[in-house]
Amino acid sequence: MKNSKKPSQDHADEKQRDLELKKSNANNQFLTTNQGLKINDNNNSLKAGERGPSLLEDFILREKITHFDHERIPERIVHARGSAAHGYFELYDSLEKYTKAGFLNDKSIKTPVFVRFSTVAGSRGSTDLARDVRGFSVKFYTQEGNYDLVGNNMPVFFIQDAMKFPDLIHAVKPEPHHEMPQAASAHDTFWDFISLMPESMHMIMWVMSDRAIPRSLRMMEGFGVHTFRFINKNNESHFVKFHWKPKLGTHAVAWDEAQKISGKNSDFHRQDLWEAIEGGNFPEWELGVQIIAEADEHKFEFDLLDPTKLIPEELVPVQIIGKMVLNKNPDNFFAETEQVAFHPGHVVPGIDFSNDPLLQGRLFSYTDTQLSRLGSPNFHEIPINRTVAPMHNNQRDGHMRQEIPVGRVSYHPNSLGGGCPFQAKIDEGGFSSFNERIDAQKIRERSESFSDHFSQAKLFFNSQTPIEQNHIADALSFELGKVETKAIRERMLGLLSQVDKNLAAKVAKALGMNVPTTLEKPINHGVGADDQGKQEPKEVKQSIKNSDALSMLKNPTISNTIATRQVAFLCAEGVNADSVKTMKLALKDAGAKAVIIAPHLGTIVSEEGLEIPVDQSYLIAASVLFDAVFIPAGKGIPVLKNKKEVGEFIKDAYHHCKFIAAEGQGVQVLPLKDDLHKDAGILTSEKIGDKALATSFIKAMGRHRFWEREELLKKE
Ligand code: HDE
Repeated sequence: MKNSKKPSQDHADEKQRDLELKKSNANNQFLTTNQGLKINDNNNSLKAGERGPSLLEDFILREKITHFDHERIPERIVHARGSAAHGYFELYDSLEKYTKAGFLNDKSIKTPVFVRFSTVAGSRGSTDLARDVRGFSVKFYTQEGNYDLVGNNMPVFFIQDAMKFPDLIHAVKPEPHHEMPQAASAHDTFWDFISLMPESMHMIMWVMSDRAIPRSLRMMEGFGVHTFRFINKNNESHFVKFHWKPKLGTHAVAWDEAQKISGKNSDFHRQDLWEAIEGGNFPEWELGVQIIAEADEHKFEFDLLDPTKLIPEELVPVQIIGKMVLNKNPDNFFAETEQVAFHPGHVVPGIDFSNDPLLQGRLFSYTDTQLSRLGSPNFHEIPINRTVAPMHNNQRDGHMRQEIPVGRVSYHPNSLGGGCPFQAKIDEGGFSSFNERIDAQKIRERSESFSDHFSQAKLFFNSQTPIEQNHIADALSFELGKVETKAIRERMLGLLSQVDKNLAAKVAKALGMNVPTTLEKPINHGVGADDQGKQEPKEVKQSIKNSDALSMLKNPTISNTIATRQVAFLCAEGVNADSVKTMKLALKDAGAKAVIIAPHLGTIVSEEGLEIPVDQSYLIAASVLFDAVFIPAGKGIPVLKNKKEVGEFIKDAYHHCKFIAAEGQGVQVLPLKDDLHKDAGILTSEKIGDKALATSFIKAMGRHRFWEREELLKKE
C-alpha cells in the first residue's frame, strides 16, 4: 500500500525535513507572503515616487488584496448563524446488545466531538435570539470514521417529505422581493405555507413555545428527530431515537426579553457559550436513546417513519447511555465553525437509516451543499472535517486537493498496487447496509399512516402548563398579528381550532377576528391527499393524553441548579460592602456569578470606605442580559430610585418574571406598588448581609423564572 522507499531513505528524508522545519521555525516571527517571502514593508504599496501612482508590479499588494477579495464563502442556505465548540463523549454502559458501533460499545473510549448550534432562518450575522428552531449538530470523530448526529432542539419537523423542504425554506426566509424580515417567521409567506400544510401543526406548537427562545445554547435539549436504526453484530436491527438532555436543565427567556436582547447583544448565545467554556464551566449533555424492537415497528398509533411525530417517553422510556462535555472553544471561527461540514449520511458500522422520507432526502442534500459552499469535493480534507480513522481510497484530484497520493494505482480492483486498498469484510469493520426486505411498487404517494396531523399537536399543547399554553397563544398572536393577508390568518385560526378550541379563540381575540366555523380543509387531510382527494378524513386516537417530558416546566429531568447564572447587583457609591459580599459569596458557592453595576466603571467606595471594583456601568448593562437582580443595602443606594436606567432595569426584570432580591435601603429602590409586595418572586429583608435572604434567593432562582407573575401583570 505504501510506496517502496527503503527505510534508510525514509530516515534521510525525515532528517532533511526536520532541518527545514528548524530553519523555518527560526523565521516564524516574520511576516511573509503566501510563498514564504519575508515582507519588509506592510504599510506602503509600491508607487512611482512618493506621491505617484501605484504600480501593477506590486505582487505583495496584489496577493494581499486578492486573498482579501475572496475571504467570504457562500453562507449555509439554512442554519447560517452558528456557534460551535470542541469536546468529548463518554459512554456509561455498553450498547453491544443493540449496536456494533465501537464508540457505543467500549466504555474506555473517549470520543472527540465538535458541536455546532445554529438558528435556521437567519443569515450569518443575524441575531441569536430569533424565534426559531435551533440546530444541534454533533460530529463524533470515532475510530471507525466520522459519525454526525445532525439534529435540532425540537424532536419533530415541519414537513414529512424532503420534496417540501425547498418550499418550507423559501417561505420562511426573508421575502424575495424586498429581503425582509431577517431571521423571523412572522411574515405572510411563512404563514401562507404553514396554513396550507396541516402536517406542520405539531412542529408549529413547538416553534411557538418557549423552546424557540432558549436562555442559553447550554440549556436546550437536542433530538436526532428521525428514527434511525441500530445494527448489532448478529445483524439484528432495532429502531432508535436520539435525545440530548442538558445538565443545566431546559430554560427559556420571555419573548419581549428575546426581542430586547437582540438589540442589546445579538451575540448573546454565542458569547454565553464562549464565556462558559473559557471560564471552565463546561456545558454537559447526557445522551439518551429510545429503542424499539424491529417487531414493534407497527405497534404505535403513528408511523415511526413520520418525522412530524415523536415517541412519547411514557411509551418508550429514554435510556441514558453517556455524556458529552464541551471543553474547548474553537481557535478560529472560519476554519472550524464555518468550514465544518455535517452530514446525516456520515455513519459508522452499527448505525443505519430508516425509510423516513425526510431523512432519505437529507442523505443527498448535505454533500451537494458542501460542493457549492466549500467549493470542492475535497471538503473532507479541511482539518475540522478530517476523520481520525485511517483513510484510503481511489478518489483523486479536484480543487484544493491536500493529500499527495503516491504511486500509479488509483483504481480497484488492481494488481499493480498489490490490490490495495482492500475492501473490508464485515468482521473487519466493513460497513454494510441493513438487509431490509423491500417489496413495493414505485409510487409518488404519502402513506396513509402519515395522515394524522393533529393528535400529537394536541398532545403537546395539552402537556403544557397553563403558563406555557399562554406563551404559545401570545406567540401565535404576535406572529399572525404581523401577517397582512386576512385569509392566511383565517386559515390558521381554522387549523388552530383543530388543535385546541380555546387556543384558537384566544388568538382570534388578539387578531380581532372570529374562528371560522367551516374549515377550508377537513381534519387530518394531508397535502397530497387533499390535492388528489384520495383519502378520507380520519380522526385518530392518541392514547397518551399528557406527557410531562414535553413541558419545560414539568419536565421530570429539569434541573434546579443556578450554576453559571448571572445576577445583576445594582450598586452606587455608598453601597454596603457587607451586603454585597454576603450575597456574592453565597451565589458563588451555588455556581452563579455576581456582576457589579454602578453609574461608572472603575471602582466605587462603599459606606465603610472600601473600594469595590465595578464590572459594568448602567450605560452598558440591561436587565435582559441577566437572570436575576439584587439591590444591596447602603446609605448611597436610595439615589438609584431616581435613576432612569435603574427604573427601566427593575421594570424589565419584573416584567420578564425574574427573581428580585433587595435588602436594607435597597428595598426603597423597588417601586411601591401594592402588588409588588404580594409577589413571591420579590424577596426582601431589612437585615444587612442577610444569609437567610441569600439562601431563599438562590432556592427561588432554581426555578429560573417566577412565571406566575404574568397573572398579576395581566391585571395591570
Ligand atoms: Fe438540514 N440542511 N435539511 N435538517 N440541517 C443543512 O447542510 C436539508 C433537516 C440541520 O451546523 C444544510 O451543511 C434538507 C432536518 C442542521 O452545519 C443543507 C432537509 C433536520 C443543520 C440541509 C433538511 C435538519 C442543517 C445547509 C429535508 C433536523 C446545520 C448547510 C430533506 C433533524 C448543520 C449544510 C451545521 C443544515 C438540507 C431537514 C438539521 C442545505 C434537504 C429534519 C442542524 O444541506
